[in-house]
Amino acid sequence: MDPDYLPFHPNPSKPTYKAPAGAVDAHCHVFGPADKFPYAPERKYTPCDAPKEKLFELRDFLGFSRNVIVQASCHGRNNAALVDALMSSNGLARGVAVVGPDVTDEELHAMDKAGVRAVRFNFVKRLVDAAPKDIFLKIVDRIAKLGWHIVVYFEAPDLEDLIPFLKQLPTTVVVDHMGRPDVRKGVNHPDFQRFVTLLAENKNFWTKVSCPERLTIQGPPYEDVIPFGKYLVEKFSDRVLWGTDWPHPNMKSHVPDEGVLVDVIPRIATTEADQQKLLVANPMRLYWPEEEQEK
Ligand code: 0GY
Repeated sequence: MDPDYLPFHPNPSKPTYKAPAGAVDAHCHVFGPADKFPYAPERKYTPCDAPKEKLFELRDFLGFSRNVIVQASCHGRNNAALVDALMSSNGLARGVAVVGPDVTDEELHAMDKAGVRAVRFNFVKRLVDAAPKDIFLKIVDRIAKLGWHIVVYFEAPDLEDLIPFLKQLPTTVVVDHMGRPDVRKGVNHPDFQRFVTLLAENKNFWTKVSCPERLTIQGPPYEDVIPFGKYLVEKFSDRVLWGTDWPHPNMKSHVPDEGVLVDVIPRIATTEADQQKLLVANPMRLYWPEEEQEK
């Protein structure tokens, strides 16, 4: 673990907010354990181990039912820890993998069988080395054939340059953490409005209204981030997801308490109908569509 890396909260509080039955934590990670699933040599940080057992324990403690586990940069393109967690979840976790153009069809099919339903394209410069866009485009058609979608991670100042590329993507595109706005600028600032316009004009774009702990300047209970999540939930209630982001890699300011994070939900999704969409209907439609169709 890096000397300045903050481990996850050892003892989170019980949230006051009670999530609806079947709620999905649609953005979280598993890290290691390193002796079984070593971190990638090209990683930009070394986290503390955050094994699947701890994630499933947290899910139950918070009153959630399912997880969408996202491959983080510290594991590079080796999705073994992710796949192992999916296979131990009794079908209650689905995954977002990171792959390169050299991935074989056999590997893609094996990941699909384990529960992977998307790939992640990470453009955050402190996390990954820049890669030519062709590399990503080579993967797109292959994963689209499997019915997978694409999750993208970038920071607000990089959106303008990325828009032409993003608009080429033929699948559903889920943007991590509200496109990482600078919350000091407010929701009406052109940077955030550029992101809002992208969602308004492209119905295949979704976003995660997650990560107040990263976006906040004020700290918990994240008052300064609320207007951003609320704005997106009100405008795009059928295309929003929520996640804890456990174990919160690279947090420098504070150790987030997941109970406090769950209590953000009713402040951004203020009606029961919107909470049901955010936590159940939307993630189920995207990650467990076969269960939705059975209804
Ligand atoms: C997140 C955010 C971060 C890290 C990663 O892939 C990653 O390493 O996603 C971050 O440092 O902002 O969603 O976990």
